[in-house]
Amino acid sequence: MTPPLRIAGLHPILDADWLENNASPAIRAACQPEAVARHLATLPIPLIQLRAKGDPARALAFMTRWLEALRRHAPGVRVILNDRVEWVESLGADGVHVGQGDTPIPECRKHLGRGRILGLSTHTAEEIRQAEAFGVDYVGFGPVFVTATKSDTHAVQGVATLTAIAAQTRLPVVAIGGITLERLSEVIPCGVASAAMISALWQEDWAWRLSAACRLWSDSARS
Ligand code: 3NM
Repeated sequence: MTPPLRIAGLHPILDADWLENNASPAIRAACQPEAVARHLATLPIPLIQLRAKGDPARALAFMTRWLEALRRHAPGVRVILNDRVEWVESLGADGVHVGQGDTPIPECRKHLGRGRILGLSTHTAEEIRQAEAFGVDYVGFGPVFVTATKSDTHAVQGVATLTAIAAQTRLPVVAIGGITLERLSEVIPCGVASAAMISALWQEDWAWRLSAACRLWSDSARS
């Protein structure tokens, strides 16, 4: 039987553009796969996403390197690939997250079969309604706040819209876009399952940031 989908909590995204191009040399030096994977294994993080847009050879090298480290040092953390559904089987990933313009959902499901995770980026109530009909496992919704990490985003949604969306859909919602540790405290009460973070996590003190974000989630679950 397929185990229940556990995605609640922090949804860290390891983004090649951020880690290899945009972050400072000090951040790049600090964010090493083995160290990150070892720390993830100590935290209640159910799932991590690997994202590498652009050149396929570079994307494959990035995903292979991180996936190997995660499997070796954090075997309990599920790993999904952004967009690259055709590599899920060969790399042994746990699923895929696609955007509206990426591989169509029915095609993704054919590649993945039922046991793997399928997430879809959405930006409107209509896109969420379609996602429900398609049978995806969760929806991303954003950008909640202004983000510099993705240039072709939709208009900022804000927490009021996020709250309304989370109340309307039966699918788990993963909030995304401009989420910092401070703003995570505004996002968690919106009724979302999870929050995805890139630039506010992967800094020189990433280990402290991951732990702090997990603490915010577990504190909210207790209150
Ligand atoms: N998707 P950061 S916003 C990858 O709105 C992505 O769908 C978005 O990065 C969407 O946490 C975004 O650094 C970037 O703001 C998130």
